[in-house]
Amino acid sequence: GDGEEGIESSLSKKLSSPKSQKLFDIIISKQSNLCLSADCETWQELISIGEVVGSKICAMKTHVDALSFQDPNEIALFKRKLAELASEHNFVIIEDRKFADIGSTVMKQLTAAPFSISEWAHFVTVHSIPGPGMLKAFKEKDKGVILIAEMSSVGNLPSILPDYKKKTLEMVEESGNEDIVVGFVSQSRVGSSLGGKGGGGSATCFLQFTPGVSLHSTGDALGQQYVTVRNAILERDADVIIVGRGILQQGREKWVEAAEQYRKEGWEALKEKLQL
Ligand code: 5IU
Repeated sequence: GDGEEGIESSLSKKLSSPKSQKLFDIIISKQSNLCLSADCETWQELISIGEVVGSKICAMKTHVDALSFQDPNEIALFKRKLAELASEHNFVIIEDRKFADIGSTVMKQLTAAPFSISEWAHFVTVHSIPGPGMLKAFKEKDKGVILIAEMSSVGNLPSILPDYKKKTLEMVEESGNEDIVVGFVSQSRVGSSLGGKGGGGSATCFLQFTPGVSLHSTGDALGQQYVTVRNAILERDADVIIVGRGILQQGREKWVEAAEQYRKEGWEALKEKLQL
């Protein structure tokens, strides 16, 4: 079984790409598998929370098109400050754009001004709906892809359709795109587990990113559903937990305390799962 080998060496052999390995190295060195979903009202607030909790996270997830900007100069300033934060605190930036079109269109959406996502995002989220051709666009721009295999919201089709998750994985494997796919957004394991649960022993491992995590709430009025940190990691097999309002809604003065609580619980559960 997987449990017998040294975990770090077996992981370094098995992760899908240098990009997933890079994130895994950050997780180990910062003792954090917490991705902050920085769903702030303003870009200034996003930069503030990044400054405050940057040392506690392995990744920051953005929705650049959901932030208010007054003019293109502000967008340029935002991109520069975010990139500085990521390099200062050593975290990856995931733009949660959920690309879902043919390759030619996706390429434009990835590069077009003013957001120019390909300039500052390390990883981007992508729906598997269009099929494998569009993955070439991300490969060309050297962006890590996180494919959406299941969602957290009530009644989401990826979770309801019986083969959606399986087909999403097959699409990656059959098109030979393992090297740019960092992992999956999912509520359960896609392929082989880092922790030895499910999947074959020598297969390529992808990282599992799981949103819908909160220690304070079970859902919202618009279909979001939450599980706890331990449930996400130990039951659902998350490697990285994605937390937004669980931290943001604690208020500015409690951001650090809240992020530390999620980091600590997440890291303890990950160590338990991977037997680190
Ligand atoms: N998000 C989900 N569920 C999903 C996917 C993405 O919640 O299945 I794919 C995003 C939406 C939001 C963040 O940006 O993750 C979760 O935020 P809260 O922790 O505030 O619910």
